[in-house]
Amino acid sequence: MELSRASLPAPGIVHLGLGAFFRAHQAVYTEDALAAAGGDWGIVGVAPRSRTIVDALRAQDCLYSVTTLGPSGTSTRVISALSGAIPASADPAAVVALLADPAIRVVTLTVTEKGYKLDPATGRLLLDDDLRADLEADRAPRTVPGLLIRGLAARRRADAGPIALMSCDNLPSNGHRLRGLVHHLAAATGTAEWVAANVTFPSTMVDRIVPASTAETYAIAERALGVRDNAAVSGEPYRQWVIEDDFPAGRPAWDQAGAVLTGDAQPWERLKIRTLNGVHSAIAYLGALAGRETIAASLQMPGMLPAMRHFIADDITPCLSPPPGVDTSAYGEEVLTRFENPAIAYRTLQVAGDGSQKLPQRVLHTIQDCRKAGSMPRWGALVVAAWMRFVQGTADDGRELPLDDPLADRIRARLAATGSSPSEVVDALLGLDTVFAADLAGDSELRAEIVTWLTALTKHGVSDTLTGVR
Ligand code: CS2
Repeated sequence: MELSRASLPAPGIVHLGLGAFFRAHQAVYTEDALAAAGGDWGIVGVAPRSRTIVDALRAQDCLYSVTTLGPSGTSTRVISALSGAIPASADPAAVVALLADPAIRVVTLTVTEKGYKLDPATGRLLLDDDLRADLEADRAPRTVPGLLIRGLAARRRADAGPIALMSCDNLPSNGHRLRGLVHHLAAATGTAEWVAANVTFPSTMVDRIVPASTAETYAIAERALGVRDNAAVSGEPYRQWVIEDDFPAGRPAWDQAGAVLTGDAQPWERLKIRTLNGVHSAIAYLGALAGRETIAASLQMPGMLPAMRHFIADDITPCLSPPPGVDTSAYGEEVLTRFENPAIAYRTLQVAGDGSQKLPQRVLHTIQDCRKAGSMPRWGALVVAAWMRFVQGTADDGRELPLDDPLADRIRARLAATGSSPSEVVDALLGLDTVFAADLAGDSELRAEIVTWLTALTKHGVSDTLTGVR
């Protein structure tokens, strides 16, 4: 098979964030929607930072493969829905011009939690120096919000018509958060009225376990295709996409590709972020501390599965209203089975990264709801304690753990300014107000529970702490 073609599909979508998740999720749905119903909905992929993926895709006519890794066998398909690839850092003007092109009617984003420049605890905009410079200076925009707002201003000037901006990141009420951010910036740049009348922000829940590509991913793709694919990705068989149907200039027939179009995605997002991502992060911190490389290997540790079942049943389920017809326990069991898939080598350190940005919606919102209902979320407190031990940088066997987090400097400074006893560490980290909202930081019973777990983890390690859990 050749990774080349005579022509590219006509573009209708701009996607910001060319990572593995997008290539194995939204692009696949769009490919299937185009096959089912046609339409000019090719995707121009924009890489906000790195240009490696752009070069790889351009060298193979924007074709790449997705390998599905089932517990008993793999299958590989080529995706042709990409119309182009642009490196935003090298060519921001091209991105702004595209956003002002009437052919582009939908913008989707996977730029990770930190890409939005929002305060994780409150969801409010963090106007840092980079973003401020994007708004004030004439230089090319460097941040994702900066690119969006410049693009929308150009679109207004070009009278290019309405557009939908859809966040596909694991943020709670991602559409509302993106709307808040864009409206705030639009007010500062004189485009508020036009944005209010012309731009929609559908919320969405996205789901597929897609590990970062490795040498093994490329080797499997090459065996299946007969050629090298430098943009190959792989993922689990399961995928789900729930989308609020609010597209003022149309959309691909994603519904004909298996997506659920709905009026309100929030119950789905909440279920997924608190259950799947919450448990993923829990296993990641505990597993990484215990020296386990992957999520699947961590789940093999004695006590891990029962602890995660308790977390779901005792803490997450009681405070969650699932979407109609969905049972949270059954959903949770399915999630655990997906995590056990031995073919998916999802690294604990990949999930553990950016914890300050992930913890609030994945774990702390569950804790807040339990506390409001008068209960003590023991297992949620265990996850917080595991994160607090993880960020101290040493695994149970003494090996160093990386702190890959936009708040790394602040976390390190707080730890350096305090003692090393569990209660001192807990107090220092609960003081991170962009992670822990005031109600959590001031909750003395919760604090005591976290200290108890952190003491156990520090003294005995994860293995011994979990062994007795039934
Ligand atoms: C993971 C997610 O890396 C992480 O933080 O929890 O990327 C997870 O695999 C996806 O959300 C699954 O849909």
